[in-house]
Amino acid sequence: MSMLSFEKKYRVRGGTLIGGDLFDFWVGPFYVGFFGVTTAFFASLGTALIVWGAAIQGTANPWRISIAPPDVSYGLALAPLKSGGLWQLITICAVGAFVSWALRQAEIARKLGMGLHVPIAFSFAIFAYVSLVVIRPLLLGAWGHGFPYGIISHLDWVSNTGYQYLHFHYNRAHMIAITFFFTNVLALALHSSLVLSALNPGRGETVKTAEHENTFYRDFIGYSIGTLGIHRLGMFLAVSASFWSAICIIISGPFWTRGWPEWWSWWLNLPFWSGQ
Ligand code: UQ2
Repeated sequence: MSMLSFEKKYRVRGGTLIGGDLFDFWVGPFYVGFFGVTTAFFASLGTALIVWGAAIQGTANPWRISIAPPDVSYGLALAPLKSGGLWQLITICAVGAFVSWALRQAEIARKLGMGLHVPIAFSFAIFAYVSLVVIRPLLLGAWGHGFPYGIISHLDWVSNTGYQYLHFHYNRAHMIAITFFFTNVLALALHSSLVLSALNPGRGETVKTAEHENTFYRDFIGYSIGTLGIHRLGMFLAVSASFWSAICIIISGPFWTRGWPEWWSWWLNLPFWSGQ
C-alpha cells in the first residue's frame, strides 16, 4: 500500500527550488520535480556507462567488473574513454545523481513544511564520497588517486591506500570516525531493541508507549535521553562518522605523506620525556 488515504492532503503544490510548477507532479507514489528528472538522467546514464565499461572489459563476473580511474600520468586532464575517461564520466554522473537526490529531498521537505534535516544528513554521505573521488584527487593533482568502481577492486584500493601509510589505524581522524561508527551501532541497537520491546509486549498485553521506554532506562541506568533525544543523538553520531571519515582520507597524502605511526612522534618528543 503505497498511498494511504490521508496522504492526499500532503500532496501540496509548491516548495520547488527550480522550475516552478513545471515538474511539480507525481508518478504513482513518487514525487518527480526538476531534481527527480535530473536524478533519473544521471543515474540511468551512469549505469549505462558502467554496463558499457563492463562489456569493453569483457567479463560478466560481477566480482571482477571494475571501472578504473585514469593513470596518474594524466594528472587532472580528461583521459581517453577506455583509459579512465569512462571513470571520469561515471564520477560526474554519480555526483550529479547524489546532489540531485539531496535537492529532491529538500524540495519534498519544503513542500511538507518540514526541516531540512534529511538532505543535510545525506549531504554528509555525499561529502564522504566526494572527498575520495574529487577533493583528494584534486589536492594530489591527479584523477588517478580516485578509487576504482568495482566490488573487489575498490576493496583492493582501500587496502593498498591504507598500507601506503603503513598502518591507517594510527590516523587520528580515522580513530575518531571509527569511534563514531561504533557508538552509532550501540545507539541503534539500544534504540531498535527498546522500540521493538515496547511495541511487541507479551501475548495478551497492550502495546507500550514512550513513558515505559523512559522508565525502562531510568530504572536501568538512571537516565533516559528521550524519544526526540535518541534521534538527535543518532543523527549527530551518523553525520560525525561520515564527516571524520572524509577528513581522515583527505589529510592522508595532501597533508601527511609519511606513515601514520610516525605522526605520533610529537608525543614521543615531548620535552616531558627528555630525562628518560
Ligand atoms: C532512551 C530513549 C529512547 C531510546 C533509547 C534511550 C525514551 C525511544 C535507546 C536510551 C539512550 C541513552 C541512555 C543514551 C545512550 C548514549 C550513547 C552515547 C549510546 O532513553 O528515550 O527512545 O531509544
